Amino acid sequence: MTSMTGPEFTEFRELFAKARSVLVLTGAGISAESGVPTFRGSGGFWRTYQATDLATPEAFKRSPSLVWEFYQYRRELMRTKEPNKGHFALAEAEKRFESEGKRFVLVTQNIDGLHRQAGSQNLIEMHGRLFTTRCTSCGFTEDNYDSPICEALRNRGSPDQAGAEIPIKDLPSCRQCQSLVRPNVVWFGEALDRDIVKKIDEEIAKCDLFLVIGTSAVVYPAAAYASWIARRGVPVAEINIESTPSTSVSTFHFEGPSGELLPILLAPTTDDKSHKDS
Ligand code: BJW
Ligand code: ZN
Repeated sequence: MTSMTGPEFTEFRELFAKARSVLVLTGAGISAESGVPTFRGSGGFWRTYQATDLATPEAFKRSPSLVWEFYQYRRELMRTKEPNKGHFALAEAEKRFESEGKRFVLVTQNIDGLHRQAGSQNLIEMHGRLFTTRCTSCGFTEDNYDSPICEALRNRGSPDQAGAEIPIKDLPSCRQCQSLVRPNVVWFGEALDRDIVKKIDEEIAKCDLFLVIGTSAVVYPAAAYASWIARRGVPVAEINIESTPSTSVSTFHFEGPSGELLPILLAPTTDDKSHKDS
């Protein structure tokens, strides 16, 4: 783990204290210490499938039943998980920046909702939300926290036990038009919401410090943000347990679990504290 007393740490802390507009990008790694599996690596399997092979429109077309079981499993799993110290450190930093009239924007690739649960408000969930559905026919979108989401998915989605294919008519359906609904998330090959892309691009152009946390930085467009921002001469700090394609463009690379590093990296400075105490 990177030392939290060395010159890299001190230099980062100085930049963080001076920053007026911080942009943060998180990936699955920030939720790993909450017990949420990441996408790639050994944790990224469900049954015999790689998670990334199920997060596609092709997989849903081939077997909506299988893909719904995968999401049913993840919905139930999330009911047992809580935000960790990394999520809370980001939410607290946002509050502090806000109270000082500065910008702090968090873009997450995660659909798990843990940043919101931790209290982050200036939040962009670029790949959608696990607990929102969208109709495949009329596009009607709504939050849905039902457990199970439909009777046919009750006790289904076990990672080690495959069941019979569920007919489409028994899968979650739209209450406006009764067609099949899907999780309102962005799968491979699908376009991101245009307004969200626009908002993120504006933040990328505005920020004076970028933090990239717990992402393998292989999925676009998020994978490109560090290099776009570094090209503007803006410092980039990466927090990850390993190196990624973003490491080469990063000014700082803090190696270690984000739940341990973020509370130290983003802690209030002595000035902040004395300001608050007075
Ligand atoms: C820790 C830790 C701890 C562990 N502390 N760290 C340009 C070039 C080539 C291809 C493309 C391109 N532009 C677009 C594409 C196609 C495609 C793409 O990127 N393909 C690449 C794989 C090559 N992109 C798309 O299709 C996107 N759409 C798009 O761009 O539309 C326009 C377009 C389409 C086609 C062609 C060209 C343009 C959409 C991408 C949607 C991604 N969707 C998913 C599923 C979301 C729903 C769901 O969750 O079910 O999003 S896939 C999956 O990957 C999920 C994640 O958000 C995303 C990123 O994964 P992430 O978060 O980085 O997780 P991991 O597991 O990969 O990494 C975890 C990291 O944490 C690791 O680094 C660990 O070390 C670290 N870690 N524990 C700190 N404790
Ligand atoms: Zn509908």
